[in-house]
Amino acid sequence: MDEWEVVLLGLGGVGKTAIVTQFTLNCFEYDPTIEDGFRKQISVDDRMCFLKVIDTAGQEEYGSMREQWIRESQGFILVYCITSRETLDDLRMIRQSIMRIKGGDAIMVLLGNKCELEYERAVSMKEGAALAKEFGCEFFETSAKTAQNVDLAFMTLVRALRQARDSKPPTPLTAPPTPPAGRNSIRKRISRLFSKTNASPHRKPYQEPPNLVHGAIAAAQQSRITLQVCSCFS
Ligand SMILES: Nc1nc2c(ncn2[C@@H]2O[C@H](COP(=O)(O)OP(=O)(O)OP(=O)(O)O)[C@@H](O)[C@H]2O)c(=O)[nH]1
Ligand SMILES: [Mg+2]
Repeated sequence: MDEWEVVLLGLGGVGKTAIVTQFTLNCFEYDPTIEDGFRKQISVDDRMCFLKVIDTAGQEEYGSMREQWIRESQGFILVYCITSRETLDDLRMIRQSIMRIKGGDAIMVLLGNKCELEYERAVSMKEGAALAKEFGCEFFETSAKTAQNVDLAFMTLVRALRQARDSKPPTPLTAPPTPPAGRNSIRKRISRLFSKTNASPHRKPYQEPPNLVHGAIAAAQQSRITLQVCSCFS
């Protein structure tokens, strides 16, 4: 079973806690006494996985903690509220932080929450979809109140995380070993070497020609000895 750590990010009040509560506890009214660390096992594409969900605080004063949450997580759920344009605009900055910390291929989904509040809508579905296209991720309008698309959003994130993991080539632990040189390949290498030097492996080894200088000196020395012997007797 695979395990994923995902984090919800977005401005205060967009419904992050309500989404996690709906996903993990199947209820809308959040009661802190039943908070269980937001963990859940779900089946995605007939394979079980374990999700640890980090619910963050959207307030400004938690900005410094955001980097820590991003660093610890593998998947990102970016949440805005369809009744507030400001919450949509803020996500660009959040995404930039994710890109800076995790790199260009960070896996995320974009959620426009409180979608049942149609009469208060300030952001059209088209605008949400356009931002998701810009971010290169999936987009859903959700309602933590009615549970619309909440499970689907988490499942889609898991699917994207798995796809990203499975498409990465496994990094070799060591350099691949060079194949052992067989007899034939050694023979080939030798004949290639000799063809370069224009020599043949079967030719007789090169022999120094007799050294004429050395020979002349030896002859001269011998004649001097003969001369000396002759002068002794003369
Ligand atoms: N109508 C409606 N209200 C919602 C929905 N989701 C959340 N709310 C309400 O919006 C308010 C804020 O929701 P929270 O879940 O506390 O928002 P948050 O993003 O966790 O806010 P911070 O923790 O301050 O960052 C609460 O009163 C929720 O009941 C929704 O889908 N529909
Ligand atoms: Mg909250």
